[in-house]
Amino acid sequence: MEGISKGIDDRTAEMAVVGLGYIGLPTAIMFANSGFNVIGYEVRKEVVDRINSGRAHIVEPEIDKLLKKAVESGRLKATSNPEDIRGKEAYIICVQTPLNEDKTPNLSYLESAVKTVARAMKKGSLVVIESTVPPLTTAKMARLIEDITGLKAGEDFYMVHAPERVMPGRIFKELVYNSRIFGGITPESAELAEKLYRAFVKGQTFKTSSTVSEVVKLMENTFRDVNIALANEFAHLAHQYGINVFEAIDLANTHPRVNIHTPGIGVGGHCLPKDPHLLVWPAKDDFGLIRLAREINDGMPLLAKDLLFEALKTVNLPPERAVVAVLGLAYKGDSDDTRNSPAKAFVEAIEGDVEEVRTYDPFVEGTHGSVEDVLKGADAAVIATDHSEFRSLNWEGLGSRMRTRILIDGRHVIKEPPEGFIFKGIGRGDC
Ligand code: SAJ
Repeated sequence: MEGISKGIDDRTAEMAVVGLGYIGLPTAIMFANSGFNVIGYEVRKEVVDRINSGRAHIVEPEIDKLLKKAVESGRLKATSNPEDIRGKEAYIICVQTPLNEDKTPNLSYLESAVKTVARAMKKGSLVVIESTVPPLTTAKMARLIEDITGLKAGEDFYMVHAPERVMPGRIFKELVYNSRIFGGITPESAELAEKLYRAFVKGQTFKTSSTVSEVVKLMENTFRDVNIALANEFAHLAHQYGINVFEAIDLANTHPRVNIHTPGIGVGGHCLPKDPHLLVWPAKDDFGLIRLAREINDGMPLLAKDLLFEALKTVNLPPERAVVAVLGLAYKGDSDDTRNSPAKAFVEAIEGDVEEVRTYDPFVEGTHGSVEDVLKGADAAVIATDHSEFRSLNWEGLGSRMRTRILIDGRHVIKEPPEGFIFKGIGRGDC
């Protein structure tokens, strides 16, 4: 432990970050800009070339500036050649852990990353898994490394689960100021990882076992998913009582012990739609609340569809003759990330029932060029993502470009329904 510990103090410890996505690339940048030599390992060759030319392949505030600094300093290099990550003191694994069709975990990306690391690592290396994983996975991966290397986990190498907790859109701030949990397969492993991340983490740090940190991460996202599901149920109720759920939520949240989340067209991204399934997957019993919350949130695009069809009915326009413009494809505002996006689920839900579906997203390639362009001759506009651009649109002006003035708000972007429009919104039972 002394060797790597000293290498952390004097920044001579060599590191490799495996997986240069939304978490891996910012993490590699932080370690490089904290003085470590970092090799970023990524199977996507085009991503490697882009990063080595100092340009990021993801949208995130500050990333271009900080990446350029890391690459120009010579401390961050990206590669697809596993030979380039041989013999490092520390390996940080940040690969995706998606679900299979049947909602069971797909750990194939993680296993292949762990095998790549096992073939490259040396005695005394520290291996950190940042990916969100089902409970007991880190211990399983430690045994996989033992089988491949013949080294003993906790004695010949260190292993930790250090879940990332950052919110896209605020990643670089949260990497520094969020508290951080280090779940070690041994206490020494957790200590070593804490020491390493202290290179840039200013938030509080906690040490525990790898299984506890795995469960903590999944509990955090499941907590949020269940609370959003409750808010979405309140939105359904608001339609029955003819009230504006957002007015009610604002008032309820004035209570000292109430913090109701925001209803909307659904829950997307790489985390919340998946992590509750990872949490309950190894468990024996059926955890109804967690499962039901997933069903409620996955059902929200259909409420938006109902509202759209209700509006079309009020103007006697059969859906099969309607041209619908969907504003936003990303899973949340000011992001380019469309993974598990409820906006895409909404498009899929109406696609076969209307004449034409058009999409516009300022952050997503392959959509229409502008709001004006996508609304030309359209019968309905549906706001499916809360991009900042959509918060200040001049709907009176835009209405003149549309064939029928129907506006459906799936993300509570519109506070006051615009004049001359048939307006409906998720949770707007008052409209
Ligand atoms: N959403 C709502 N209502 C809300 C909050 C969010 O409908 O009140 C929707 C969003 O529109 C989006 C989805 O939920 O579609 C998820 O968005 P998010 O902003 O809640 O979270 P993510 O997925 O961007 O990031 C979450 C964060 N987890 C928590 O806040 C507990 C982040 O801290 C995690 O690091 C991240 O998951 C992750 O990678 O696990």
